[in-house]
Amino acid sequence: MAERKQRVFSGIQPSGNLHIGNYLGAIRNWVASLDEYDNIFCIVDLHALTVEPEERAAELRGLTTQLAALYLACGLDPNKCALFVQSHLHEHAELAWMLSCVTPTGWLNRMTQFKSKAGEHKEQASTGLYTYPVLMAADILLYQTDAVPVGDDQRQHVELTRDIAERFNYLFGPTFTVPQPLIREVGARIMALDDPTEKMSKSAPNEFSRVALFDLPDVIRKKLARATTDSERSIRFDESRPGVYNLLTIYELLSGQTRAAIEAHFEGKGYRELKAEVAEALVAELEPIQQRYYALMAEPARVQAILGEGAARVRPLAQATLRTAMSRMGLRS
Ligand code: AQP
Repeated sequence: MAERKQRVFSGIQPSGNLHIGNYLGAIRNWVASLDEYDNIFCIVDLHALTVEPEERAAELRGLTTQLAALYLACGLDPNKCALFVQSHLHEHAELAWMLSCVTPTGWLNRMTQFKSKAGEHKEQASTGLYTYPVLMAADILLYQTDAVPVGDDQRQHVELTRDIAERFNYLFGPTFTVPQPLIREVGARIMALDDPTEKMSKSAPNEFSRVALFDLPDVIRKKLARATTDSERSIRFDESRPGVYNLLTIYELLSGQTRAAIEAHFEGKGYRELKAEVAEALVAELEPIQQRYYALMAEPARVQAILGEGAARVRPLAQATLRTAMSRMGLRS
């Protein structure tokens, strides 16, 4: 008998400005392993409400469609995965509430992403930003997920999801599969171009810190040309030189070559050539994605239909898990 495939679940917020960190750290890996897993990918729009929801309200639905088109353009084949929008299934928010009641606040106080996103204004940050990891746990646990493919910045949240699942299972009896994080060794943390000690991020104010997935070729070339490096000369995979290391990592992921071959290729060359070659590799990767994206955006009804089918496919799973969790907590028989 064929073995059941492991189920993976992951998602991205429709908050605009998607960048090559989101692509190389997440989406591209999802596409590469479509045949290996039973795949569920979500557009986590409820998470996008955690910061300045009043600013986002007017554009949120448009950003959700854009992200769906981008998922498809990057190669997420709807025949091989379920693609859907989080808010289309009320089960996510309901389970999040139930899980929040078994999650000690001390666990949330340790979450570093809240500290960095809330910054100095913790008292002003929304409760949603604080409890975001519990909603993420609900997203994952609803589908009895085995593995969660994410970038390194989400590792702590997946560990928390495991803790919440184990605690719930201990308190109420076996209910949830305890998921594993699935974090690749290379590309799990693409760094900002202007400050390679910080991760590349959608919300950084400096546009030159990231290559956006919609950047035109000349913009990509300009951003790469300005990337921070160092005052040395050799082009080597040396983690103590984060700027060059980051550029080489991007090149490694896009070229598929070994580190030794890449170092040999750049032997005797300067940073200007390194930056130019990384830029061209990015242009070659992103141009076809952009073309497919614009073609899909011309057919929004098709994109909506795919999201509808995705929601219909995953709904029975979400309903079954929520029903069990409600019964375990005494909310229904
Ligand atoms: N720099 C990165 N390198 C590798 N992977 C990354 N991811 C994000 N940044 C990098 C991965 O992308 C997925 C989507 O993340 P998200 O939209 O849920 O938000 P995030 O993790 O908060 O990503 P951003 O883009 O950096 O947004 P802001 O600026 O809001 O913090 C996740 O799998 C993430 O690991």
